[in-house]
Amino acid sequence: MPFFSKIIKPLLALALSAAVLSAEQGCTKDSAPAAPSAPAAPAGKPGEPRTIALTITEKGYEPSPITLQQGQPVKLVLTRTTEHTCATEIVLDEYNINTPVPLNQPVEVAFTPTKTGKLVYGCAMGKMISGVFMVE
Ligand SMILES: [Cu+2]
Repeated sequence: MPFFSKIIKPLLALALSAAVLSAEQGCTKDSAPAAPSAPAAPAGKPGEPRTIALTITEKGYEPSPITLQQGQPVKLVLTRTTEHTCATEIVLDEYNINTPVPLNQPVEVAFTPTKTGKLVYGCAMGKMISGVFMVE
């Protein structure tokens, strides 16, 4: 029955895609709204050290940007999870930081931002791969 299948097949496809669509909408409704600018950890009081985990992946330093508080000490814990990057260290000139980050070995880097504004860190090759701290 060629005519019958010509009608039924598009109808089936339509019904299927409608079911998929409504399932997706249900998912979106249930999931909590994302807050991209909110820090992963509470900022805490000024002067109280804050630990921030950074991962170096094929996409670069993640997450970025991160908002820091002026005068609040920061302890970065960097983990590089890929060989496919030239970001094998973290360079932050303003705070005399140039620390190698070996593969799959967490490295701690501590500093205290003393100036507000944008702080760019990155790899040793002129920060070709980079990340950003916004100091408030
Ligand atoms: Cu580089």
